[in-house]
Amino acid sequence: MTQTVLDTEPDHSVEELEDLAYELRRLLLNLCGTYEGAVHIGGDLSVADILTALFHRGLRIDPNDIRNPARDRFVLSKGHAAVCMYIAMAMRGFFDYDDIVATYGQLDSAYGMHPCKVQLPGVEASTGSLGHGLPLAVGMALSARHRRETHRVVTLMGDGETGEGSVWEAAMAGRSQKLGNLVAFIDRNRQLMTSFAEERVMFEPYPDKWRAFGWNVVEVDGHDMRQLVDAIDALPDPTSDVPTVIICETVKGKGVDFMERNLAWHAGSLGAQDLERAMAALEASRNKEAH
Ligand SMILES: Cc1ncc(C[n+]2csc(CCOP(=O)(O)OP(=O)(O)O)c2C)c(N)n1
Repeated sequence: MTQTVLDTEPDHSVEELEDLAYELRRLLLNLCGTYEGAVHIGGDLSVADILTALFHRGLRIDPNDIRNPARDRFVLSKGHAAVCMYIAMAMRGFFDYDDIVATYGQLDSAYGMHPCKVQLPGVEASTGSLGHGLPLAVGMALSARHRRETHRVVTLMGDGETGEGSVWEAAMAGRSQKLGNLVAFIDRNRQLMTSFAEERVMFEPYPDKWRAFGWNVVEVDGHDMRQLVDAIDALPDPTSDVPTVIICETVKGKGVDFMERNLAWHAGSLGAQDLERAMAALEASRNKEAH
């Protein structure tokens, strides 16, 4: 099948991507400081680098041609991190950040707490009920195979989410169907909603579990842009036979010291004063990492 050429962005350098991830965190905090309800800020901050690497480099997408059949498909399986995806997509040219801030979470807004592909064209799947993104992605990747299309289907799951049985059924199906066009990122922040992961479920030896299901397993620091870019650049060709999982070691609340690894910040809101404190913490963390 002939596929339409996508007008994708030129590849950003690692340094440019780091700057974009910092900006994404700033915009997230700003929204969290202005929205009156709770934002899933902990799990948003833990995926900010991954989503930046994907939307500005890894995914072959074009905000001006959102139905191009050759585009890569992205499924945010941990749908509660929707606002981080909306802002990453706004920064890539899909949406307007001011619209997100003005309407986020309101009854008739397209920017809901969980993403809805019907209300928000450009979003590929409606998610929020955990454990469904990988099964959906398997179906989408299988469909691409049947149509002889060569794009990738990429999903992002939370580690707690992978306690759902549907994830492992899908993992088995993805390997059985030889879906080398399927890529799963896992946000391994080792926290769930109200507890630390290993207190509830024995995830370890986690990478070995994926290996046992026959997947190509890559382990990275999910806040190290160089490692994320290298893992993306080294992905096997979509026409190959083995799906890939990229296990990203992350920190929930990354970048804001009082939120990091803090169970109280799975979801919350920042008033004006806490917003100032959070922005200062983010800047301090960046300066620390620069030295
Ligand atoms: C099927 C289902 N059960 C429960 C929830 C409520 N819930 C929302 S976020 C969350 C924690 C999930 O943990 P993890 O996947 O590790 O996400 P993260 O810690 O990165 O936010 C839960 C239980 C849900 N959205 N879907």
